[in-house]
Amino acid sequence: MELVRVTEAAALSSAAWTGKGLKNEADDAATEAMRRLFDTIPMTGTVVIGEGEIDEAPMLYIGEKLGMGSGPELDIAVDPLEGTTTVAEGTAGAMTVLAAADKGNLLHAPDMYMAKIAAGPDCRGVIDIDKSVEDNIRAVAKAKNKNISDVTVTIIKRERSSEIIEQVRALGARIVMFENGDVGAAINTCFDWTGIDILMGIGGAPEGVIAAAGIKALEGDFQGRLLPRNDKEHARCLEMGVDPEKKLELSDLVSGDDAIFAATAVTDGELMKGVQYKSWFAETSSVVMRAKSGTVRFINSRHSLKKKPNMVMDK
Ligand code: VTB
Ligand code: MG
Ligand code: MG
Repeated sequence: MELVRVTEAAALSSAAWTGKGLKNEADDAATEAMRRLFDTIPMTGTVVIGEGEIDEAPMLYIGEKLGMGSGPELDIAVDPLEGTTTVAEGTAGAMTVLAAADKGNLLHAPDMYMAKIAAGPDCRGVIDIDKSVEDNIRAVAKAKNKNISDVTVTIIKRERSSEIIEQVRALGARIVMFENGDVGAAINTCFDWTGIDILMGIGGAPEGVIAAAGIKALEGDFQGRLLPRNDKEHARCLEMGVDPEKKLELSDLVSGDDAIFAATAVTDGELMKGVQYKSWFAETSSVVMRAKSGTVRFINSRHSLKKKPNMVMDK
């Protein structure tokens, strides 16, 4: 529950940059707020997925210690602002997001591409990243007892997605493309009312691990495979102790039976309303979920800007 205060603060700060065309500023605002709030939590956290290495990121770098230094030892994965361009443009789907798990339970994914497939609880054990697009869609249709023409696949709108798009179209299934934000897109597969059945495509590996933590709590399924593009990225995988060829099952991405996922919408999304500023307060909507208990909480909060003027640091 404490962790949602972290994503809320980050969302409040970064939302102040909505539509201003300044993606780095929006990202910095989220990162700074997250950093600040983490240190109010009684935990001994270590960033395992963050903003970069110590020499390239001033805050939330890999290896950085977070928290008050007492309490549980946790590994933390953050994407302070998932959708920096989204906030800069003021389009839909940006969120601040983090995942936490007991020390050693989050895959130390290097910052590179990952092929991903995700689906909701009905499709657990049914999807397989090694199988064809067609096989996966057929399996999901069967598991959900619907026609193939009614299966909706969400795919990131990139040139690299063209093969998947062709195959989905050839099969007659539906497609919902998105510009950015495959953490949210993956999570959407676990909520029936989004209308999304499967996520397929290539996005960031850090986002893959974070999404997997959420999907674990939601009892859906997620698989990934790292896609190193050159020798340097290949070496980076080995350095971080990750096999670049391995099919990464949900339990490889997030091991153990517990993980926490927290996210707050910055701009409007499928699951949550973006930050709203009123005269003296601001409202946020968040989701926080825990794999161990399976509890999923949607939290709408009102933040008094009179009592906590610093909540929006950069406004
Ligand atoms: C995706 C998307 C993210 O980065 O992971 C993407 O979900 C990586 O692909 O929201 P590109 O290099 O093609 O952008 C984001 O867009 C931003 O982190
Ligand atoms: Mg980011
Ligand atoms: Mg991101």
